[in-house]
Amino acid sequence: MSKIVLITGASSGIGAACAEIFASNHYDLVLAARRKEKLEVLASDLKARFGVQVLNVELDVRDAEAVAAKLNALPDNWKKIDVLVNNAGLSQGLDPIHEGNLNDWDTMIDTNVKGLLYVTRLISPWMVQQQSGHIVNIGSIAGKETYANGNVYCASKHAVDSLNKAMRIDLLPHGIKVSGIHPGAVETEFSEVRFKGDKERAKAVYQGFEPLLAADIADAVWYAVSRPAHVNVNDLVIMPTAQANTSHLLRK
Ligand code: NDP
Ligand code: 8X3
Repeated sequence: MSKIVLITGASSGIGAACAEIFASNHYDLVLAARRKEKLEVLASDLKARFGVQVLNVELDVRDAEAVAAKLNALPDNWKKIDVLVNNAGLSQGLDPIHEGNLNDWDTMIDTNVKGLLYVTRLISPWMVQQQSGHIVNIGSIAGKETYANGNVYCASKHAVDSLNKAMRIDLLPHGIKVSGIHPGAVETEFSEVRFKGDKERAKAVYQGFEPLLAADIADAVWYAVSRPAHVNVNDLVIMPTAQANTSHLLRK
């Protein structure tokens, strides 16, 4: 019986790269995101290349009822989740606090914090029951530092950092590992989403330096998950070599 990983936000970027690295290591996959057509393309590719089984779940992590209904509806043999990658997340806007857009704030908090909680609340009892499992939370350098106009996105990722620590304490008696992976700039759809489809503005974010690739972060997730049973990676902060922190980025 293969191990099973559930990845949220698997339709793009870091989540899709995680799906690939887990598939290449013979995990069966539960892939969740809102864009089902993207999941379908990815699933077909991974099934063909790696011979793994894939279940796609069209899911908006902000919808607590849908999270419960759709994950509870997984077939029983798919509920033995070995690894949960809480990756679904986004930024919306880049405005000073006094000009912030309330809808953007709600979207970020609902997705990055509450969505992560809803999924964890559903899956972690199954892990407690089996007395094993590994939860990997995708945080951010924005959860370790703050930067100009990053206010609410940074706050949401600080919440992820805090929940990462809290989960590790609460799940300690149950043999469940909890790891936080905190990337700097990774070239994905992230900036296009932040700037609401403005491709030019998004492209400029990654110009003049070599950003991380989604595969670099998937590699770190796999490193954390593939340690021996007695080893847990609590926290990894991974940056492009050209980025010292959120405010020092060397562009050529
Ligand atoms: P992408 O925009 O490429 O991917 C984001 C993923 O999250 C998509 O699959 C998207 O799927 C999913 N998602 C967003 N909202 C929801 C929702 N409500 N319900 C379900 N899924 C959702 O960006 P990244 O791959 O870069 O982002 C992945 C994670 O990494 C995020 O948590 C982000 O904050 C974090 N991160 C990114 C960094 C970067 O520089 N790119 C750096 C540090 C952290 P869909 O739209 O189909 O629902
Ligand atoms: C994404 C990285 O620096 O844009 O989490 O916040 S940053």
